[in-house]
Amino acid sequence: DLSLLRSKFRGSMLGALIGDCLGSPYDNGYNYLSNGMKLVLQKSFDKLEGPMFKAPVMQFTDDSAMTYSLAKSLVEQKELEVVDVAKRFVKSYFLEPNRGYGAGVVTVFQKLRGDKFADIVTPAKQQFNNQGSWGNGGAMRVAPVALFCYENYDNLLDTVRKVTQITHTHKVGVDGAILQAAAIYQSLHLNPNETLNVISFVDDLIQKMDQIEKDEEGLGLAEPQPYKIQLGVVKALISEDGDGPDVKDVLKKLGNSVAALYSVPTAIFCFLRAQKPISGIQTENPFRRAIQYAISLGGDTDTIGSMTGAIAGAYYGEEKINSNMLQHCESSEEFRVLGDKLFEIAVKQ
Ligand code: F2R
Ligand code: MG
Ligand code: MG
Repeated sequence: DLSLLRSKFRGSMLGALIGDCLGSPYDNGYNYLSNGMKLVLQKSFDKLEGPMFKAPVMQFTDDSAMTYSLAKSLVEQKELEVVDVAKRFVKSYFLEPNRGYGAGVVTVFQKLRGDKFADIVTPAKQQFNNQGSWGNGGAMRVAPVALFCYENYDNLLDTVRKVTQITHTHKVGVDGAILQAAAIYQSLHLNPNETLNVISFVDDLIQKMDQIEKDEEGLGLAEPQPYKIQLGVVKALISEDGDGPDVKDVLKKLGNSVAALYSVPTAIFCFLRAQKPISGIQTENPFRRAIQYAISLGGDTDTIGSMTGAIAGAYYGEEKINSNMLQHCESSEEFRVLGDKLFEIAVKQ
């Protein structure tokens, strides 16, 4: 069904944007939201979904700025041109440097611009004493690549690696982007009108990451398969009966930080957990539930909200995204159009 698939492409781009716009006001360091703040979040979502009211549009941050640049490059070049992507990241940063970029990544942009993009490999490698960044900046912007490679999973891995390494070369930063892309890829290929088998969704990711992390072994990491292990934790948490795991337990085991390892598995968990009702979140809409739950975990709320939204939007499609809420998010029409253009390039019709 091509119209459903088009809607899923839009849904992923819009989901990434909504999670970022709605999550950024709650970016609070490392604490999950108090009961009072959770109520504020509930009421604010209710209001945004309700009849249109005059309110300032919610601004996006670095997550969406970089997602936008990447999507635009793929759409205009119709293939991955890494130098073009790097130029767009840098241009967009220097036009609007106050979008809340990571503390380290700015150095990469300065070096790239400084030598006029002659060498786009070294600046990222030099980050953090030549370790490279393990931040979630690669994962937070990866949705367009998952859409672009809809019909070619092997191409997906290679494309994610190349595009992530513009800024993030640490294996954990790169593999976090691969995991996020793989989750979006799986969501795109599933039918939202059938019940989602949450266990097999995680098992499929475990299988993918097992292969990837095995192939990359020997890099001297303390833990050679960190994502496979964290996905095992996601599976255990999602299998808990009754009301599901306590927030404190989720945060202790999965995390909510700017580290890719402690945010990408969390976003996947939020999407899966929201298949069922969650206490304290009043909505019938599982797309909203996923994002609202992600934000309620606190910490890096814009990014975990955005990554959760990209996965959930790819699964449910635009139909589950409240149009009033969308109108309160900056540039939502541009993100919808980019979803359409990626669909037209990526899907043979
Ligand atoms: N920057 C933020 N949030 C901070 C507060 C924002 C505030 N609301 C505001 O507006 O000012 N958010 C954005 O950053 C995250 C993505 O970061 P990215 O692109 O991965 O950047 P970076 O600098 O490469 O990594 C982030 C931090 O992680 C630590 N780190 C990474 N690798 C490390 C290593 N090898 N050794 C030690 N530390 C490492 C550093 O503290 C980095 O600065 C998203 O949340 C986005 O929304
Ligand atoms: Mg941000
Ligand atoms: Mg963030």
